Amino acid sequence: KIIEHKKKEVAERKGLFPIKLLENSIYFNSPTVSLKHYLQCKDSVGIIAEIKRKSPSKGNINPYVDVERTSIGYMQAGASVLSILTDNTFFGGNNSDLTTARKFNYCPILRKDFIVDEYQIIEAKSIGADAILLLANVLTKEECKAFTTLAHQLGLEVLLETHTLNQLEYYLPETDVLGINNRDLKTFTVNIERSLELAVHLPNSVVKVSESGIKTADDILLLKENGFHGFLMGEQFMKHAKPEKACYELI
Ligand code: IGP
Repeated sequence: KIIEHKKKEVAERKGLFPIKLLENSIYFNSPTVSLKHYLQCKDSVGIIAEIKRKSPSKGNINPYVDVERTSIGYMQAGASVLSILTDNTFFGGNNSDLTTARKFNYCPILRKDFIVDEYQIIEAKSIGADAILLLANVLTKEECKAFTTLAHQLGLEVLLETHTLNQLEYYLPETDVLGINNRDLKTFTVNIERSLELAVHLPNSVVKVSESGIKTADDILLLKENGFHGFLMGEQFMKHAKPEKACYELI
């Protein structure tokens, strides 16, 4: 359902904002910051702090969050990367949330959306993102490969999200970072064991991110011991009036 909606939305946006227009953005030719390198950095905490106003599984989480204050606060707290949801219909985000975060932070920013079309990758670059999310769940392997190539041509990195053993096959030598989502997007059940189970099937050299349902410092330590570099956290921070304060207290 989300994907069908997204395809319509992208078709409309293509009409309103042609690629020529996106290419005029000041961000289009700006250098990007490497998410992969920030996550592998020796002293990196590895937290990828997310701005998520609402979600299909939880409803409203923090609909009126101040993106400027929270993104700056996340970075000051010591987060390694920002993840900004830009889907509006299901997650309440928008492209200007990402651009706001970009204006105030020099750190890798992941554009979190449902990418179904190359247009969205060009758009990601034009709004100031450093990396995009690709979902093995909704793409074919061929699409994934083509989208990765385009992202790299634009200087963007790719976080490939998986959830099952079969989906690990989407991983390519050129994939920058592999994500394992602990949330089953069909049933919404969340269990960080999922990350641990799948990680044993991957070589040490793969940069790994565990996504969803991460709550405590112990969760992070456990994942770290099992080879994870990144920890994508949304709700645990966003459920507080000041998400950045929750992030600071955790770190
Ligand atoms: C964050 P949580 O449980 O900390 O709020 O999860 C993040 O992993 C989640 O928002 C997410 C997501 C996605 C959202 C993971 N993959 C794909 C939208 C689309």
